[in-house]
Amino acid sequence: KIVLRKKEEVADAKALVSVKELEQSIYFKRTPYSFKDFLLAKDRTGIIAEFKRRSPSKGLINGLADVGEVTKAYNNSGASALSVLTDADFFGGKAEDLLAARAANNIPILRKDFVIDEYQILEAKAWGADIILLIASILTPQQISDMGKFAQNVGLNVLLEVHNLEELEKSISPNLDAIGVNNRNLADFTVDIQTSFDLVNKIPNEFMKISESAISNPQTIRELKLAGFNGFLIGENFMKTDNPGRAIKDFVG
Ligand code: IGP
Repeated sequence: KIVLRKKEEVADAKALVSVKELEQSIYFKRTPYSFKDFLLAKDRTGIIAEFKRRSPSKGLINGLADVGEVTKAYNNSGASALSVLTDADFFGGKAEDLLAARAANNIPILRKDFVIDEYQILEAKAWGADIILLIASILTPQQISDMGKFAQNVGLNVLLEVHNLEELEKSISPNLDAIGVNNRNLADFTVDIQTSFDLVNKIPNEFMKISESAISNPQTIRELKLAGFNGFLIGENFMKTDNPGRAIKDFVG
């Protein structure tokens, strides 16, 4: 049974299509790309490059960038995966952004959103995503385990996001593929890369290890790699420029 929020909890309830319609959409039957394979690929950088128009912490970051063009440039510069915001309220994202990124690229894509029910996991599949995000601070361990299993059962990869040891320890579950340490505290928006270094050795080695947010130079990536990270989620550093595709090219060198 699919868990669906009560209509009154969904801002745009009229826009919700039925599960049947999701299952019939063009991307639903495709086999998702393996996040792990692309993170570990020798010809890829481990960077998960994000398309983000605005954020609650920074306001407008880039209102003009074209999602197809930018994600293609990310891909051509060796990104291991793409991250596309679909949250409208806080990040100005939309389903069409994910659909456009999917149409333009053949590497894994993370649906970046606040996933709180299984319906959103089916949406992610229908829109062409390969990876979903589960955020430990807004979900119970039971929800993480159940939704992780649900996502893996439809072939999607699961990234769990944590910000501290307590969240990590209580949320760990076999139904996950990767664990991301968010260097940004979602409660007050402060950032500290040290969060990643403090937690990396607490993440069991069976999971891909991702460092998320506030990464702004290649030296930091080298250090995170040495510490044991496999992936590096970068948004603002590229998106804040007037040419994000050029920015990742310069960054990768
Ligand atoms: C990217 P940055 O600092 O490079 O733009 O961060 C990404 O980590 C950040 O957008 C993010 C996020 C989230 C956004 C991490 N976790 C959860 C929305 C929801």
